[in-house]
Amino acid sequence: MDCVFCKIVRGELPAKKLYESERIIAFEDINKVAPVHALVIPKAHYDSFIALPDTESELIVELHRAIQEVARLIGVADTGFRLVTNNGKTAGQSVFHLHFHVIGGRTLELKMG
Ligand code: DGP
Repeated sequence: MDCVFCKIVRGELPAKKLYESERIIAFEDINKVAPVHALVIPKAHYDSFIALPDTESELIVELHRAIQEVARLIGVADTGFRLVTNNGKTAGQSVFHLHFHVIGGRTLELKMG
């Protein structure tokens, strides 16, 4: 599939990997907006948050755990971080492979839109 994150999963594109399990990887965002900015993604391709059905409950729980683990690994679990997923064009989604931004390492402005 011609998807930039699928290429990272397959090792066809380089990325600074921060975490990996059987079904999930996390890597540094190429356009960091804060000192710490990780992307947590399922290896399987889902276009967006809305495309991941709740029948995939195991994967959803694994994603939850992976996000917590990544937050600990990159040192923001206790200090604070923002968890963001942009769903669809009007939300600014630019890569159509489900991903969660974990952003921190500085005081973040409160911006909800
Ligand atoms: P979004 O706008 O929510 O779809 O976020 C997509 C993010 O993906 C954006 O912050 C930049 C990042 N990104 C795009 N292409 C690459 C890439 O090839 N490598 C890495 N590490 N990040 C990428």
